[in-house]
Amino acid sequence: MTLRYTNSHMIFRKLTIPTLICSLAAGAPDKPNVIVIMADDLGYGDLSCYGANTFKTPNIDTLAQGGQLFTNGYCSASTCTPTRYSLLTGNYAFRKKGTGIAPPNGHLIIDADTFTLPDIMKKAGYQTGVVGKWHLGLGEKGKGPNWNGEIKPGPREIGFDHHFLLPTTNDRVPQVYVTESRVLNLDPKDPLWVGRKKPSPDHPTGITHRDTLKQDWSHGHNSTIHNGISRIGFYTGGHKARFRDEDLADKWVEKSNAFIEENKDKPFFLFYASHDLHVPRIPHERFQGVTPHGFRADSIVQLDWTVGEIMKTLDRLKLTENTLVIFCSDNGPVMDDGYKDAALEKRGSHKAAGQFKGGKYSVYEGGTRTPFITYWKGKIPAGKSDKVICTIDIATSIASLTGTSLPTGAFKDSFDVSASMLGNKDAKGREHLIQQDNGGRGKFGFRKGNWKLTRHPKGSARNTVVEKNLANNKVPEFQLYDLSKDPGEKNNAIKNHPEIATKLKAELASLVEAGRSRPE
Ligand code: NG6
Ligand code: CA
Repeated sequence: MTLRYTNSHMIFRKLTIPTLICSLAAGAPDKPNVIVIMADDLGYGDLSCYGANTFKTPNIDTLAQGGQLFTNGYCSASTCTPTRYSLLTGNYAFRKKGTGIAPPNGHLIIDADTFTLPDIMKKAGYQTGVVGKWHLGLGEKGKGPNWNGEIKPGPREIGFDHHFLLPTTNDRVPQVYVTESRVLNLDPKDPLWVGRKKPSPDHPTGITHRDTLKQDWSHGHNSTIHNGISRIGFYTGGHKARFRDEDLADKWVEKSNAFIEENKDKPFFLFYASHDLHVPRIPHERFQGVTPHGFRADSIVQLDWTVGEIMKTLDRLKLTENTLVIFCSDNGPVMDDGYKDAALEKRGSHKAAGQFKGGKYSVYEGGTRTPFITYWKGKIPAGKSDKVICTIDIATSIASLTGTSLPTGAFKDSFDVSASMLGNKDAKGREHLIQQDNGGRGKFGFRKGNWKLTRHPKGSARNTVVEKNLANNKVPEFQLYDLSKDPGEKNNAIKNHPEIATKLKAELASLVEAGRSRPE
């Protein structure tokens, strides 16, 4: 059965700050607005508040300085689609087949009868919206998105009242926005076709027209060209609907701010899924060259600007003291992810994953230990937290914060870490966390306390060009690290602590087997 709730079922009023404090004292739940800002491919060390010192991210730093900066914050996977799937469903993605990186014509991978994060917000009486990168597929299984008609099921069918989206990632075709379940500005006389095969022998591609490209590709990404950049996949038509890569960030700000403005008198939940700093990294002209590291870090500065613009809107509407802002990333960093944007060559002393090993695609810490900040002016104290929390926990934590009960079977791997998110020093973080890569093929990191077990069933660790020498290393199936002494996962301690490894292996296997990790 699909669970849907409408606002008319419940009456809510906005709480003022004094009321909030009283209601908290009385144990009553809060109904703050909630904004989840998810960056794309942002690593642990990629913000100045997390140690970057060759460029500045003042707006995100302001959130960190006025709220909780987590040093043990995670996303649940080291690629985009599974992390987003888990954010919205509260379930580990490895439990469901087909939750790896979604292709251009991929169908919606969240079943319409799955109880979701936007569903719980609806149940709590919120207006729900998503702006930015989707990358969870659209349309029915076996069909995919109906680009020239109603694109369904999509965000609406899983609980979002409003959406303004980039359908997949911008290195995948097509470069169009989807809103109101349709491609925006699509001219029916110029229908949009998206496919995996070259539509005609003379169709220009990144291979045939390589010398015309404004940013060259390094691997993959050599199919249809739009805006001087060749992509993954082919498309034709929809010319009026196509956007310029340079304008994405401005559009996210415009649409996020419009959503906030429209819903300023109701509790709202906004998922702002930035495309920065995913490839192709093409920041707006005004951000090009603002850092010494090329477009990768320029895109971080652009991301920071968007956060500042959204915070300005909250301030202007006097909503800052009634809005919980959660800032996070969808996976760790990568340098060369398919385009020659000189990220690796220009990285200088910048350490995108901070002190951690690995990055995007990896189950080492760098793959999933990412920036995590919670900010709520007047409510969350300023400070650093070492509690272990994960993006997958946002669903249950917000349910708890708003006093909304979960239906049976919902959010199976999502823990209530709301007290940690609110900066309560006595609160507990997670006791354990399973870290996955893109697939469900048994490559895991398993953190329990300060111990970390890694499992590479095929003995090969993909470690994508954050540190070049680690790419596709041969590694033992199991490794064990003591993160309290060895956060960089340099010294495999499995020989010295075989009993701990045995226990962790068994516990990991049982949590995978059990189909859920949060006790009902
Ligand atoms: C990979 C792409 C990479 C990126 C990634 C998804 C190639 C060679 N690599 O398959 O460029 O698009 O998928 O990134 O095509 S994510 O952040 O959305 O998970
Ligand atoms: Ca990503």
